Amino acid sequence: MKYDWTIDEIDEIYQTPLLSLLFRAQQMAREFHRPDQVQTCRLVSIKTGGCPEDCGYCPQSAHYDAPVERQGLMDVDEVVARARRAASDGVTRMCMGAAWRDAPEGPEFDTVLRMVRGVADVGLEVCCTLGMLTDDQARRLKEAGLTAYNHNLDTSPEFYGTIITTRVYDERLRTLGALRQAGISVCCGGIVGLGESERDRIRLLQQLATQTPHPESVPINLLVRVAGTPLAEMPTLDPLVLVRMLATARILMPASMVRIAAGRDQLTREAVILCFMAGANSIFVGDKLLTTPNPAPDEDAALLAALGLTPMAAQPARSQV
Ligand code: SAM
Ligand code: DTB
Ligand code: SF4
Repeated sequence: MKYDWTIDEIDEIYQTPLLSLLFRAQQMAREFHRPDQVQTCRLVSIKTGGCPEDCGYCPQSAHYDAPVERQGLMDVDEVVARARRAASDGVTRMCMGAAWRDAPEGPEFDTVLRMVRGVADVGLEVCCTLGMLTDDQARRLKEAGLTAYNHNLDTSPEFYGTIITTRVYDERLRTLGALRQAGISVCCGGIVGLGESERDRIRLLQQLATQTPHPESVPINLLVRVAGTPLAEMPTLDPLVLVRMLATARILMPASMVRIAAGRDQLTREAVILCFMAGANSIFVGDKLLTTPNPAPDEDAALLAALGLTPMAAQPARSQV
């Protein structure tokens, strides 16, 4: 596995004529993954809105006036009921998201640990995204049965400060270090459509692909423009940017799961098919992401059937060496 990717190497891949890029990404996808299977994940927002961070894309930030109803931490029973529903829908991973700057200490964290145990007992892979973590919190989550933790770098280090001012890139990297130290599988990706340049996209990919080991899971989000957020009026992004990001991620990090994350709802069926051609092998299924819409489950079922894709079983993390 290669971990020393340079900007020039990544740029060359990213700029490859599209059909050749897709071909190369398909070769990697077929060498490392089954071409007839897709990972299906379910998001559950366990604590919604009122976040002290000012991420310019996010409807859950308390700094903006987006149409999101704030909700305190969900009951453990409700979370477990949702996990059972997800399992009966054929989903294999549940990701619990909380609108926190950092995971709290005390009773709320104990509740999250009970949620993790409860979801793991249902037989699902368990992922959380709770903001920044201490080493000790990472260790306790691991002990409770956490499979993976999502913590995105979102964009390049250079563009980051244009989108978020309440934290710095290095803080994100520190939490990623805490996850690795605790032996938790890392889910780390970014967003396109924020107004970033091509160089920013390539720098983000470099930040991801030079981590050793690579993040086991790489979500690429297409900005969901929500009224009231500073990025509500961003122009529509050419879907081929997302396709190129996914294909380049597949080539740089061949063993990782590459996920078409937020924004799938804005894509045509054909654009989603190009994303799969680019080597994406994971999606979120269910009516909702955290606060914004996702394609209807029956449409997704029809799409997967039309492509001959079946949901993959829960899997342990792959070794990259
Ligand atoms: N608060 C935690 C954090 O930021 O790490 C976890 C939840 S946060 C909602 C998880 C990720 O969702 C963000 O890192 C960002 O990549 C993505 N996201 C949030 N709002 C989005 C939007 N409007 N469009 C696309 N992706 C979005
Ligand atoms: C990720 O990269 N995308 C997901 C998940 N990880 C936590 C979240 C997308 C959120 C989209 C906006 C919303 O629904 O609030
Ligand atoms: Fe808060 Fe996460 Fe949204 Fe940023 S992305 S405002 S940290 S919930």
